[in-house]
Amino acid sequence: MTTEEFHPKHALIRDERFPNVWCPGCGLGILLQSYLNAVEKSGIPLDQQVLVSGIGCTARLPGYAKFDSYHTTHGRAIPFATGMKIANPELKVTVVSGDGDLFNIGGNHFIHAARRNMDLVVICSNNFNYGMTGGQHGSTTPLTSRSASTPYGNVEPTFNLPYLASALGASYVSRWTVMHPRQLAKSIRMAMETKGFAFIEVLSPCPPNFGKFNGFGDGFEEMEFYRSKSTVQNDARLEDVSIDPFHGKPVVLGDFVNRKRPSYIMLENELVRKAMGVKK
Ligand SMILES: Cc1ncc(C[n+]2csc(CCOP(=O)(O)OP(=O)(O)O)c2C)c(N)n1
Ligand SMILES: [Mg+2]
Repeated sequence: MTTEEFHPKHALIRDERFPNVWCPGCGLGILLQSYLNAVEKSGIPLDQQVLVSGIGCTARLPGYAKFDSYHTTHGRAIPFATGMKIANPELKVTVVSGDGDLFNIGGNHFIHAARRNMDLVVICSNNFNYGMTGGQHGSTTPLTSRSASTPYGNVEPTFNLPYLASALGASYVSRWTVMHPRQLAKSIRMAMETKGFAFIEVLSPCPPNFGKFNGFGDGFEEMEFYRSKSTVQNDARLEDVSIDPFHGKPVVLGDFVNRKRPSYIMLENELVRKAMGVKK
């Protein structure tokens, strides 16, 4: 099969991996295309681009990118990516993984990479559940929403991911939905230009699990629900942007944080230069 006939980004796609594994109405195809748009526009040579994931439906995304990509173990994409970046700082290392992978099993790694301001782009596709394993709830599942493991509704408070990333000192933080593909591609490009830790949360539907459990007929209806609730507010107070769409709260999107803070690689380079007596 060749993707040339139907995929605008076919030059950056591994034909032999198509058709993809995602369900009809899943948002991950849109995320893949937005990411590839950003790769193309970034001007960064393809042999410097690296894409890393953990495990899950989202984590299958690097398998479609026609450059160096790594499907690692559950929750461990960030430490794997950190090692690559330290070993070869010339690389533009991007992590793309699910909310469960990055914030449940892998939450500890996220915290420390953001604290260190490690030079990585981290994209989280948040479908509010463990999609691949049948729709169990996790730390991103909205209050009162239903899942395979919360049939009467979720009672746990929900992680506010942009607030968390910002509080830890990330250089760049944004949130978009897959119904905002242009803003998303631009945001990924900005993240690629960032020195330090760049985090993007992408809201995405999961039709056979989160969607089905919460009364959405199909993926499009779920996407439309997030879009209809969304408001763009770049200067939002991040403590107020938790996701609670089932109680009338708007879904706040935007490029929230873009700050200059010394990154891990910058500080490490400086120290090594000093220690070796190399003048700038
Ligand atoms: C160590 C380990 N524990 C559990 C699993 C089972 N498992 C596979 S994917 C997954 C959850 C993925 O959820 P998320 O990261 O949100 O990705 P999605 O499928 O929703 O995109 C789990 C628990 C595993 N593969 N390895
Ligand atoms: Mg998920």
